[in-house]
Amino acid sequence: MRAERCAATPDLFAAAADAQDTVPLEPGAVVLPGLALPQAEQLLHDVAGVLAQAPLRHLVTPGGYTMSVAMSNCGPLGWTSDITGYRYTATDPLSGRPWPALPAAMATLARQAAARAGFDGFTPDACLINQYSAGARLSLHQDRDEHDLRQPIVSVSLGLPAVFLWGGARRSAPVRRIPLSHGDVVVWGGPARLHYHGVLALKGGCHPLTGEHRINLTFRCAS
Ligand code: MD3
Ligand code: FE
Repeated sequence: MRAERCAATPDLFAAAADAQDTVPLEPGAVVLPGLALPQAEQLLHDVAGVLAQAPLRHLVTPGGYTMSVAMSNCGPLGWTSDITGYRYTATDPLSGRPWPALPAAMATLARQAAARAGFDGFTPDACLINQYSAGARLSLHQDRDEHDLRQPIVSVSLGLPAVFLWGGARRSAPVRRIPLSHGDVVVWGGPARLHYHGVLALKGGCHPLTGEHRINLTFRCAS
């Protein structure tokens, strides 16, 4: 991402915590507040390099809905969707070329975060890059396109804050609202791995490193 200048805006969630903390959400789900802060600029630099090769795009769901979140991928596999369904592919359908390589700083952070949550040896083969602009949202869903659901998913939030929706094993379960800020990392494994989740519509704002956007990285073992 290009570093963008903007007037400082109050960060609703600035009170967070320091990078040492691990906050259990429930069995299998651990928040690591600010863990990615020291590497944030490096990560965004790496993301910009990926997006230069595999640009962000608004995917269409099998239901015919165009997603408000813009997406791309890096790593051996990438998550994609079109009218025929969701799947992981080895090549970018836009270019026909392999997805860009997973940058080392991203792979290292994902591995360290997973280890802190008790998942040693996490070796993701897919990283989905989600970019939210004001109003973009992700409705409640499960992530179940990955082959081995015993492997966790590691998520990294960068840029503007968002409200994450954390539900249960059924779509109808009550939903908690969890603020996620720049630098926060969450590991989702064990019983939490198949829980419904989503993201509320992003509020407008301006972040010194990402401008008017929120970037979320999710590291997955897809194969
Ligand atoms: C809990 N992304 O890409 S990250 C997704 O902020 C996705 O862009 C959101 O949901 C985002 O699929 C949320 C947190 C997250 C990601 C995957 C999960 C939580 C999860 C998979 C299982 C359980
Ligand atoms: Fe998800």
